[in-house]
This record gives sequence, structure tokens and C-alpha cells, in this order.
Amino acid sequence: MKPDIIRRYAHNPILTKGEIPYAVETVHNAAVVKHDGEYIMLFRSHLRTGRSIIGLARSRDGFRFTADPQPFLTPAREGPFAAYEEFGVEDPRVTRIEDVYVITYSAYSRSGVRIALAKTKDFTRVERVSLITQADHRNVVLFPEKFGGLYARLDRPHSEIAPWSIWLSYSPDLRFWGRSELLIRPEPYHWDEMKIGPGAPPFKTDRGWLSIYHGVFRTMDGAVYRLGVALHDLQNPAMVIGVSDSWILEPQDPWERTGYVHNVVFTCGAVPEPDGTVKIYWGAADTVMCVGEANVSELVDLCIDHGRPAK
Ligand code: BMA
Repeated sequence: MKPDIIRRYAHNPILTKGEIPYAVETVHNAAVVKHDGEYIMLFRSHLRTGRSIIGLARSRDGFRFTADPQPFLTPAREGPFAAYEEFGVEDPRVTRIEDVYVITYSAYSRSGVRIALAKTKDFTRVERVSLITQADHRNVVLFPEKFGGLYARLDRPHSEIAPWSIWLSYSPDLRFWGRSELLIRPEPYHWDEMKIGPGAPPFKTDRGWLSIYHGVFRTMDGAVYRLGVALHDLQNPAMVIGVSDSWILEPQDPWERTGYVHNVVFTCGAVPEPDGTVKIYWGAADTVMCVGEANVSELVDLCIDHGRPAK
């Protein structure tokens, strides 16, 4: 049998609700970055109200994490964010831009789901900056570099007319976004035909920006969430060099197949390492956190040699 392209860590799941020092029901969909020699994980947790908050855990090796005593980000109770976070904060992503960590997360309220942007330098103090979409956008991931003087992001607007697709937008200041265009569409009768969305923030390789995204297929038993990869041109992220025809990870382990939502692997973060591997983190069944490793060059090869049309 061909080995899996993502080698699952032998001791998955790496973080579960029993290891969190405050009351939560799940630990999933986490962003991970390296900061000052530590791996910092921002994870989502459901409370018993069914609403979500964001916690923080730390690790020296990227595999064994210890959660901080208090949550990192809970819904704002006052100010301009409060009305849009009343139902919870979900699915954070973190990108280091210059010397600041920029966090994007889903803000849920009776007005729908929007994306909020916050900044931190040290994961101690966090400052909310702006709500950067209207309702019905999710999965905003930022590129760590500017293109022609503009910041860039991938995201996934909600649409009843077209299958939910990956879009690109630009901003001069991380607050105001525009020049939006559709880049990648789900492929009909394919593992990602129902919807796709950006997963981990894109990271640089010698052959392009690698983006790990999620794709959803509808079955008689509900939706199945898997992960795929796409490669964007280094100078022009609007140019999609390739989208892998096949998924790179699907629910397989018991905790990926069964949980709060069955058959889900969902990434919000990946950490490329100096040795040419990447640690990919995923929430399993919306219940626990897992990690696996892949060779970056093999993921890039998949996009180039086994690609399918982007749209
Ligand atoms: C998506 C989001 C994710 C979740 C996934 C599977 O729509 O809500 O946060 O992991 O569904 O339930």
C-alpha cells in the first residue's frame, strides 16, 4: 500500500477537553504558529451553551501541548464587536506579518457570520482591530507578505447560487478589502464538490504559495470534510499554478470519524519546518485536535503533477 502523504502523529489526538483547565466540551479547529521558540496553538472550544470561545495552548515540540489557565479570546461584551460576537468566536487563523501576529476568526451573531481581525505581539495582550467582512463570509486566511504594496487574503463567501468557492481580495491596511475575484471552484462529482474553503494560511515554498484547504462532499450519511492542496504563484497569488486532484487527508481514525460532527478533518493551521517538512494541525470530528507531518515538496508535486482545473 502506498504510504499516506500526511503521516499521522502516533499519539493523536494531541489535545482534548480533559486537558483544558476550564470547562469546555471540545478542542478543535486550531491555528498554530511558532513564536519565540514555542508552538502557540489557538483552539476553538464549544461551551455547554453550544457557543464557542478561543483558548491558547503551548508546546516546545509541536506535539505535546499544555493549555493556559484562562481562555485567550471570548466574545466581546461591549464596544463595536459585541453585537457581532454574541453567538461566539470560532475557527481562528494566525499569520505573522512583520513583527505582529494577525488573527482572523469567525464572529457569530443573529446577523450571520462575519470575520473579525485582531492583532497580538506576544499572545498575552490581544487587540481587536476591525470586522473585515459583511455577513456570510468564513475562512479568511492572510498571506504573510504584500503584493504590489497590498495585503492579500483568501476567503470563502457563502453563496446559494454557485458552489461555495475560494476567493482572493486585497487591502492597503488590513481593514478595507477589495479587488475580489473567484480563484478556485469545487469540482463537480469530486471529493470537494459541495464546498471548499481556505484552511491554513498559505506558506511560501520555492515553487509557490502552498495553501491547504478543506473540501466537502455530501453523502447519504451527511457531509465528509477532507483536506486538499493548491499552489499559487509567488509574485501573483491570483495565478493558481495547480490544485491537487486528490485529497491529502480524510477522516480515518476513530476520533476523526465519530464525534460532535462525524467525518470531519478541518485545518486552521500548518507550521513549515526548516527540514522541508510541514506540521499540519486539524480538528477531528469537531471534538479533538490532531497533527501530522508531510514533505512540502510532495505536496507541491501533487499540485503540479496531479492537478485539475482551478475553475
Ligand atoms: C463548517 C464550520 C467548521 C466545522 C465544519 C464541520 O461549516 O462550522 O467550523 O468544523 O463545518 O462541522
